[in-house]
Amino acid sequence: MNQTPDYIQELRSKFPILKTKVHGKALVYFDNAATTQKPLEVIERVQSYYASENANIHRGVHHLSQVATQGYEDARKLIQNYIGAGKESEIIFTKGTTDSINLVASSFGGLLQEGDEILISAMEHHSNIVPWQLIARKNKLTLKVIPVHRNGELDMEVFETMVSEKTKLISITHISNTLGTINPIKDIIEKAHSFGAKVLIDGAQSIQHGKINVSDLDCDFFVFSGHKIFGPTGIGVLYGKEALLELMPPYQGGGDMIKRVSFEETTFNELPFKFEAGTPNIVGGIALGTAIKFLKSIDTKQAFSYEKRLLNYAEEELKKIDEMTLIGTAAEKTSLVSFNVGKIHPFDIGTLLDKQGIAVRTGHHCTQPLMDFFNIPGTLRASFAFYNTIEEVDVFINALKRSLSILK
Ligand code: C6P
Repeated sequence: MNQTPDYIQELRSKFPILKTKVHGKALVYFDNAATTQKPLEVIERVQSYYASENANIHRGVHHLSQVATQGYEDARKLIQNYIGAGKESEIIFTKGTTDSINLVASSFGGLLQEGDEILISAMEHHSNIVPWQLIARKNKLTLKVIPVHRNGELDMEVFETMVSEKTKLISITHISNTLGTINPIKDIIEKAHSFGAKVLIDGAQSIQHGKINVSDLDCDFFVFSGHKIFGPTGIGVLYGKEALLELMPPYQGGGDMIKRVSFEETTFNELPFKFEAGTPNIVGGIALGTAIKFLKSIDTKQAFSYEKRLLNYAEEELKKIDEMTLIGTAAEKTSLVSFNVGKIHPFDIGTLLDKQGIAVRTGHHCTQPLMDFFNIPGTLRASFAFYNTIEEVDVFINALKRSLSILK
């Protein structure tokens, strides 16, 4: 029988915002690829930090500073353990995925020289395109783009021919935020390493949908945003292999990232602090730790496999609608659907859905080159998390049909 299991209802009850009404209708939040909602314990952690622990970290002898430092460093340990990194020093706190990629592009990319090649793919988010364009222009590097098939899968045959001794880095998304495609990153990492190239995995869309183990993957860098894994905005992570991070110069200069400063010479702090200049997002780091604890306290295996049910059901129902074009039909997909209906602009449908309490994303999803490839201005994207219900998919499909009947 197609109805939401009790364990999902139980999980759902931990997210207060899901009880909100929008335009007088029960909120149906299907914009989880943009940002996930926060469980009560994460929300309360932000408040309790400011209510009783707020201080600057790494620099105070006083009690509060030590409590805050401990909370921040405990969060680092939780993240290290959650993603299977070998050392705490390999976990760098950043502002998010975009910031993490810019750090690597500027610091690691800055070590590359004229003629060196960087590979990205045609389905990358702008944040995994533009930082590489900037460093490629500056250091005269060659940026190459792995093509995609019309179904949204990477063209692995062409990829095989693109890697060579000249390839120094492959920076690729684990899961496409627009198509839902899950890329064969293990194969890509193996191939890259056989040529001595390093690999950065953009985990912005995979971190909330499955268990990541960077040691098993053997990736060189893995980046993600806290806000996409039930944590706060403004905090993110760069995992990097220690040997590489040691080789890389600092990204930004300032407090905390130094050992000793004089006007003649400055020496830098050890990892991870070498890459963490200035007062960081302390509460963000601590509450991200709480989000990780939350995930560790639930049966994620069950929750993540339930997301597949949501996807299959939504796709099945969408396919019944006239003039429906699903964008992204890869064999391996995460729980999001991207589509267009006839010539109707996705923005118009999205606006009517909003009036019915349904939050979806419309537009190019920060993947304009991918939109150019499909020759469309954008899509309407519904992206699910494990707290979404089968009944919400029904509400969405009915609201979509109602909207289409107005717009056609
Ligand atoms: N995608 C979406 O609605 P930040 O903004 O730094 O937290 O994440 C950037 C980013 C990088 N890579 C991928 C694959 C992403 O999906 C995102 C963010 C959101 O699809 C906002 S544009």
